[in-house]
Amino acid sequence: MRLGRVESFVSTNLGHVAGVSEPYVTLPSVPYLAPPGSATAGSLYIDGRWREARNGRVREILNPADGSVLTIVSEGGRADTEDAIAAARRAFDSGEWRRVSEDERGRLLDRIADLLQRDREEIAVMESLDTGKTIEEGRIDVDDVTDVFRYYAGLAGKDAGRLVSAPEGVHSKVVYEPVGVCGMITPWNYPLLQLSWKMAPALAAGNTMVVKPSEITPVTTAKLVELTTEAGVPAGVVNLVTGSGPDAGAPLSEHPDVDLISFTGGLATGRRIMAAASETVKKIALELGGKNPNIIFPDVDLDTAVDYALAAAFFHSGQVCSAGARLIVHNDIHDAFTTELARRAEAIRVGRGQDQDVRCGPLVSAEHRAKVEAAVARGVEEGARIIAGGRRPDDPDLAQGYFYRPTVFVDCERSMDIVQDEVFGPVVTVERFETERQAIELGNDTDYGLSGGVWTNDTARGERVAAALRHGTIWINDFGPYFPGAEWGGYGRSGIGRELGPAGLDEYREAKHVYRNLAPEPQRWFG
Ligand code: TXE
Repeated sequence: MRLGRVESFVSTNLGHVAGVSEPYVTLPSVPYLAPPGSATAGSLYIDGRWREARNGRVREILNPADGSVLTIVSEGGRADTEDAIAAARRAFDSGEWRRVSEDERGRLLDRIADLLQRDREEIAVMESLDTGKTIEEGRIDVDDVTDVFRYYAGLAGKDAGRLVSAPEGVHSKVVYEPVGVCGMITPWNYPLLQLSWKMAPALAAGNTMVVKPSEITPVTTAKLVELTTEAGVPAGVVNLVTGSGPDAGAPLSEHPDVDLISFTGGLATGRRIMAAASETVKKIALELGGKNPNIIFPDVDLDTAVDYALAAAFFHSGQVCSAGARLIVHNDIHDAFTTELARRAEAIRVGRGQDQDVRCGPLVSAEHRAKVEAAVARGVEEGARIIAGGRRPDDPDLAQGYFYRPTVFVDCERSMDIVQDEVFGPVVTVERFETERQAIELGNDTDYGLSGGVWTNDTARGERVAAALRHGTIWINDFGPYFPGAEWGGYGRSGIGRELGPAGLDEYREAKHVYRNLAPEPQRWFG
């Protein structure tokens, strides 16, 4: 996700970050992140204790900017996840955490928000080194995550249930209870942010949880787990297993003691998780990405629309589920728009996320860049034409990293894979339209339905198109911002359920109807 709020990149001097000896080159020294070369690591957090994986295995976490080893973490497996589930189950079933008042849980969330801000710079650097994003984007993430914790701190205890209209002699109320043990499986593009959307409402509602971050970007997840402990969340409530999807993640969707799975990631994995979770009929929330249309009518200011289109497509190198990856541009402005788009795309500075003025960092892994390159090759094969990018950067300093230049495709047709499939990289396609109806048809011609944008100075048209688009979030004359108080989620194959907003809390609550007969008398039901 991204927020439109962008602070200026003030300084590259991070000498004050605790534990960072050289600006940007190493992670802070913390017990759960072992230095490169270590044979052991203790990044599992189970029942209030950091520990190694049972089988002692470890994994190297790479810096995507140069392929060097950033840190070593534990490679948890099925047995570790089962330990974590057992700890979360005990913490839930003991009832202690549930008995903590909602107001107190709200105060804990506020404390976590304070700690996030205390360590803001350190966390921003960690996220930048681990995912490749710029440090400025890392700061934005920490601020957004802080806002999410504060938002759910504010909701905790504000809705104790409701009285229901009932006949005389009957008292009827609906109360909310936590769902139980929640499995949270998160992706690599926004490790901290995606977790906060799950963890904050889950804690507010009184659940316990097992967190399984992406195996390639676990760093800030471990940090956040540490902060929950420092804030006073009791042992067993938050548990962490680092490790691969099939080994450490899959047991969460299969295990009978897990009541709910919340997953953000790709469509294929989402399907597998949904199928596995159906065996034990778990509650399930899925956010599976999107292929998001950005529709440009000819009455807009071209300079502004091109500017936003670039950010929508290339922020975090396009590794954003709500990226504006599918431009739909009116015939009258198509040529002027795409010429300017290509010119500016070629001018984007690609480099290490820790360097000043860089806009696009590396892609998250060599494997992911290979997928993006294959998608681009397929686009060319299908007949789409590249007018910017379509290659790795020439800079020899970047040769060891997983960089790819912002890429613009024109001559695109709705039937092409490059238009329909989520590329999840710095690649934008441009289609043309003539009428409002065509624009809407194209905008809805996707199996996904996460977000979309419409640019026009005609207010009525903006509202009409927004109403007609079948996506979970629509921006009119903007692209990207969201608020903790506004629900986020997808139509169609973009997923199931909503995060953020009041509905994001409801995902983690059971509604229970309590009916009390005030004066029971024999009914002589049996005659
Ligand atoms: O994600 P996966 P991948 C999209 C994007 C990308 C594609 C694949 O298009 O190219 O997904 O990315 C865990 N049981 N998005 O393969 O596999 C895994 O360990 C349980 C969109 O990297 O979906 C990680 O923690 N868990 C997206 C998490 O699932 C399993 C963000 C996500 O990984 C598992 C990222 C299993 N069987 C990619 N297999 C978005 N919606 O924002 C894997 N995992």
